[in-house]
Order: sequence, then C-alpha cells, then structure tokens
Amino acid sequence: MSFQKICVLGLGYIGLPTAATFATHGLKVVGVDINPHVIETLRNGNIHIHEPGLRTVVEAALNSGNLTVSFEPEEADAFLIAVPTPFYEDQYGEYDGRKYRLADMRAVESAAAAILPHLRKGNLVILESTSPPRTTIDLLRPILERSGLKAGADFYLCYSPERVLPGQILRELIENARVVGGITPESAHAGCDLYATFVKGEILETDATTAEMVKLMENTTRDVNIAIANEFSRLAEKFGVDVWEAINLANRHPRINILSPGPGVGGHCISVDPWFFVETAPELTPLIYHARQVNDGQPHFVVEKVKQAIGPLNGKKIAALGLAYKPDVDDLRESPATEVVHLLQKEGAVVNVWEPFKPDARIKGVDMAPSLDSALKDADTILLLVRHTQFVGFHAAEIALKTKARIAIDCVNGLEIAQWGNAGFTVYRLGVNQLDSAA
Ligand code: SAJ
Repeated sequence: MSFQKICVLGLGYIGLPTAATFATHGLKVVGVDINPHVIETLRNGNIHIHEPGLRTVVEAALNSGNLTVSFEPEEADAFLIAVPTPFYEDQYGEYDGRKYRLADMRAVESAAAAILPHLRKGNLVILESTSPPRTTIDLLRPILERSGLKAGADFYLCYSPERVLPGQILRELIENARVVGGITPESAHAGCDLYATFVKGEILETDATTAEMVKLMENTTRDVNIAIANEFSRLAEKFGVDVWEAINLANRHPRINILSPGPGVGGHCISVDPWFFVETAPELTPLIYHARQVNDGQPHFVVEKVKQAIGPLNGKKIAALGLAYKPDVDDLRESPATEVVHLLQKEGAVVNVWEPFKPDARIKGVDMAPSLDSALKDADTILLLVRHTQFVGFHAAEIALKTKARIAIDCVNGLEIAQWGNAGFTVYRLGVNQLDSAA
C-alpha cells in the first residue's frame, strides 16, 4: 500500500517527532493537536518540547511545506493516534486491599471521534498511545465503526507501540525495531508499509493485542527491575554495604544486569504503564503491583536518608539539584525529585531547586532557583536528585567556593567521593550505610 498524506493526532513527545519525520521523508502530514499553545508555537516555527535534534527536523518539515498543523484532522490515507493515556489522579480501583490506578482513555476516544467524519474506505488507522490490553479491538474499533465502515474489511486498523527513549527519540524512531499489530494480517501489512517510509530497524508484524501487551511488558519489566534495585539499596544500607559496588560486582555475572537505584521512577511511561496490567487483571498482578509500591515509596526512603544525615529538617536549607524525571531531559512529569522536594518541605526544610534544563518551571509549592549559584548560596546541604551530566562533571572545589554547605547527599551515585571529600564535603550516598560513607 502506498501513502501520500497522513494525519497525526497528538503533537507531543511522540506525535511531533513522528509527524516531522514522516514529513521529511516525503509524506504530506497534517499534525493535529487540540492545545492552542502547541499549534501557535509550531505555526511560529518554534517547538514546545525539549528533545535533542527535534527543532531541526520540525523546521525542515515545516519549511518543506510537507508538515502543516491544525486543530482538526482532515481526509488522508492514514491516521496515526499518539495522544496521552495517563491515569486518573482521583479515581482508583481496589482488589484484595490493593488500591490501583485507572487509565484515562478519554484522549484516545476523542481522537477516534475526530477521525470519524474523515474516515474513508481503504484508510489505515494506527494507535500508538500506550494502552491497556485489548484497547484497539474493544475501545477504538467500535468508535471507528460508527462511520458505517467495518474495521479489517473496509479500513485497516493497527496498534503499533512507540518505544523511543526520551533524549534519543529521533535516532530511535528510525533505528529501533517496530512492532505492528493488525486486527487482520492485511492491516498489519498496511501498517508495515507506512512505517517503512522511514524505519530502518526491523518491522515485525503481529496482532493488535499482542502488540499492546509487548509494549506493556517492556515497561513493566523495567519498572520491576528498578524496584529490585531500589530494594537492594535499602538492604545495602541495613547491612552496611555499598549498593553501587555490590551492583557493579553482581553485574560481572554473565546473565545479571541490575539497574540503578535512585529517588524513584518517574516519567509518563514506566511509572504509568504497569498500572494498565494491574487495572485489567488485578488478580494476576501482585508482583507488578508491589514493584510499583516500592518505586513510589522511594522518595520517602530518600527523605529518611536526608534526616539520618542532617537530623530534623525544620529550618534546614537544602539546595536540591535536578528536578527532571531522569538525566539530561527537561521533562518534569511524574518526577520523583519533585516528590522528594515536597516531602522535605512538609517536614519544614527550605528547599531551593536548580534544574538547568527548565530553570523557569512553575510547579506548585516548589521554589525554583534562577541559577546554580543562587541555589547554593545560602544552603547548608546539597542534595543531588538527578544524574545530569553537568552535575556529574562538577568540580567539588569550585562548588565549595559557592556555598557554606559542607554536606552533600547523593541519591544517584553522581559525586566522586574522594574529590568531594578533598574539597571539605561529607558525602552521604543512597544505598550506602551513612557511617561507612562519610568521607
Ligand atoms: N530509572 C532508575 N534506574 C534505572 C533506570 C531508570 O531509577 O536504572 C528511572 C529514571 O530515572 C526515570 C525512570 O526510571 O525516573 C524511567 O526512565 P527510563 O529511562 O527507564 O525510561 P523512560 O520513561 O524515559 O522511557 C521508557 C523506555 N522503555 C524502556 O526502556 C523499556 C522507552 O523505550 C519507552 O519508549 C518509553 O519508556 C515509553 O514511551 O514508553
């Protein structure tokens, strides 16, 4: 099947790079978003998200005339849905005393409804948003069939998960293997043909529900693996072991790859997607549920660590370094660092946050410092929450000149102990018994 024109619904972290990449590979692309800020920003030639290389690709796509943006979809050969599927903030399910999150699928429903008037025989519709198993056949198909057309017979319908890593989206979009699940084999073939426009990795065909499950299995596996690393950090502290050294040694085993502990799991994927399994099968998912509990509990563990290091928090001035959900991105969504800041403040600490990737972020109840120097100036403690490359590259002696703080608490194994010790700091590290770690 060949494609001349597609509509991409949702111009966020996935939809925008995808739309721009299709456009720079010769397709006419209508990028659709309901958010006026997004449309205005793009129409002015700017982008609303930080992702390395994205600006160049979007500029090229817009300048070529292949990418246009709009509030509404229009007739096209294919429709690609890449809208958010968060969980509800205030609604929960419960099973056997376990309270679980519920997926908010309203954006997928509205995107599907917006496609309806433009859906024609022979079109292809692809859902990319991460979704609970069976969403494509049980939620999306019935909405699209309100058009009078039959999925699989009159139009092709697929689920194809995005698997790109924020920070490396543009490269991974092209190079990663792509799974395309069709509700019929013909649908999967059509989906493959579309992605073949730019995907250089393997394109693997399957059915829609398998493709949905593949995505959830990937992110759930990562969540569970991070949970065990976080649990190891707690055990190491109890036994007077340096968890970082222990992980390093364990990972020399040919079949072991333990991930890194930290202040918790953030972002809009790994901390969300496992709930889609729990919600749809709570009776089958105690492990997945408990892994989520461990990772969500990790900010509390960090606060306990801070208290062990500096005593009661009331009135303590803490410079928190990093607020992003992970290193070297500007994305603050579901960030465990934010949770740590809130918890510290609740106990009376005065926290000043320096986030170099988003210094002007506005987050309720969080005081953002305008510069590193201003965050450090009056601090009595430095708390490293995100392993941004520039933080790891700090010269401790230079930092010592900017602050009277002589205690540094490192949650991400980012500070070189000897160097910081030489500069006069006592360093406490997550996952290391504090008595042993004092430099
Ligand atoms: N984290 C740890 N320890 C680790 C690794 C990560 O605490 O060893 C934390 C990070 O700091 C962050 C969170 O986990 O808070 C998630 O970060 P991540 O880098 O693991 O994942 P994301 O959310 O940026 O991207 C993931 C990727 N999925 C997998 O690696 C299986 C990506 O490929 C997906 O496309 C993306 O989710 C998505 O959109 O679903």
